[in-house]
Amino acid sequence: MKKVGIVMGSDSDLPVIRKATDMLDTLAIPYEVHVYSAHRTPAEARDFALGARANGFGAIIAAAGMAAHLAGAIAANTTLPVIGIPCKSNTLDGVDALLSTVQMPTGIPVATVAVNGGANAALLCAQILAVEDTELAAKLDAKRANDAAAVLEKDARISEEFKK
Ligand code: RP5
Repeated sequence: MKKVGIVMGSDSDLPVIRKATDMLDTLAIPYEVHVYSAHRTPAEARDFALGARANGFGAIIAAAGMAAHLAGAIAANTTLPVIGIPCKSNTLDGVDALLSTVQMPTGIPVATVAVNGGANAALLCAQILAVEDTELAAKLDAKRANDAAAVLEKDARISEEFKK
């Protein structure tokens, strides 16, 4: 199976990345995690993106906060799918990172998930890899069925509590 490449702009983004790695672990998808910043270590971020396909990656997650150009910078140097996670910082509630990540000009797309949406970034990677992997697709179907069963269990409990 192809690996997922995970890049964060700073180690302060790690709590968001852990949500992604936890989900990838659950699905037994291999990954690598790096701290490469588009502005502090631009050469390393570029080299990672340029080599990603040859190095066995099938999709890349890029997480950054504030003026978050990391996902776009990575996407500029690879045609692998890039999923951007806007990270919430101490100011502006993550709206700064959301707009910086999602508003890519035509030609270099970044699939942007919700602010701090680490788990969904991992699931989107899994769905991309599952296009060519029926075993992984079956795991995703099973996960959705489990999630639905958990909701219906809550429905049964709560509807019972409010029954007149
Ligand atoms: C971005 O600036 C990082 O992705 C992080 O979200 C934010 C703050 O970085 P630190 O100052 O915490 O290293 O580049």
